[in-house]
Amino acid sequence: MHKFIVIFLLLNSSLFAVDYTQKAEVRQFIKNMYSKYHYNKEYLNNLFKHVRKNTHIPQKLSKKKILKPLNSEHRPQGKWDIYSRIHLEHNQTNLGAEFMFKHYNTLQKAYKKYGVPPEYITAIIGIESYFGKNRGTYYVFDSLTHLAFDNNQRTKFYRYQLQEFLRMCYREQIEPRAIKGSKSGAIGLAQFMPSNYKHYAVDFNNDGKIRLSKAEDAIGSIANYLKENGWVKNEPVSTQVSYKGDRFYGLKTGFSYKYHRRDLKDIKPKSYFPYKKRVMLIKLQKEKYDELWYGAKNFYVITRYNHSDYYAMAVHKLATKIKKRYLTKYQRVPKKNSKRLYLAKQEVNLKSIAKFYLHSPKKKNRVKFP
Ligand SMILES: [Ca+2]
Repeated sequence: MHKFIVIFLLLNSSLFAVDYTQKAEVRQFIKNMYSKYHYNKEYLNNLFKHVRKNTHIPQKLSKKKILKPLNSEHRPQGKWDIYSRIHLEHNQTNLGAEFMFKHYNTLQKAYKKYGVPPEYITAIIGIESYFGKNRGTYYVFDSLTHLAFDNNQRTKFYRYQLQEFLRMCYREQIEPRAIKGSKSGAIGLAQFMPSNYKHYAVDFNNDGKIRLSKAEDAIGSIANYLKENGWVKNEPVSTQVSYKGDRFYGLKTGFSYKYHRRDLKDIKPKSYFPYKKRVMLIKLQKEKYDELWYGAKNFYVITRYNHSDYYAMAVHKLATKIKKRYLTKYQRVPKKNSKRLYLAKQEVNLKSIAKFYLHSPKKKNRVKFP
């Protein structure tokens, strides 16, 4: 029975394969890869002769999809309501806390080396790939080839991504046709575009390979990406502020505009916010009112991962929730000799961190963030 399936799949893949070497641009691309990076023309010709047409690989419904609420009760329709419904959900917090527990040592190592707190790295992995459960079901080589050479307004960008993808495969000695990712070619738990590999991906478990499908390397790479884009250790990310009224129109909002806090007299943080540099105003449109937040430098840094205020806010909110859940679920008085006890012993300043989150002390510098 299995033999038949294999034969059927083989036939299928060749039926749907397209010869891209017919295209002059592809032949030029191959020439460039040869002249710039000494790639074997025959090898590339062979690759581009068999580009799979239907690149989507069906798989079982992901947990995320199953968990989507289907009831008919009223759902708020503000832009943020909709965004957060798609990108954040209750179970993500639990899975995030679990991920933090499981990868405690690696996350701590990343925090020490790059200064990015564990919960932010974890939240990005949660939003990008649902903690590795949704890494994408498309073959990256085929997707990028379609995007680079078929009608597309960003062919230049995708040709560069394809070039970097092939270079990455060579460096890492991976078969290009085997790698899966998102429809637009993003790969692994961190959903890095191929061009990001060269600049930011790191081998964080020292096995000589960079594999963003592995948690250790994904954690190190995300932390390195944020650090390289300006993350400042021990600085906060964002805090909610109050303003007069229900809708905020006065000043320009978004990560492109910064204000001195002294000029924002009617816009005050709702809780202690130990940050003196200029801030951004981040507006979240909800059905009944606008939420307004201060964004610090580190908020801006998160938007370098994905150029969107809502993305960075989703990361911030999820990170905050994950950390709270982690502290309450995994850091109660642990049983003797358990892994938890071992991990808890290594956790520095734990009780004070918990206090910070649970009671929001207002006295200055009681607790260093995070
Ligand atoms: Ca590695």
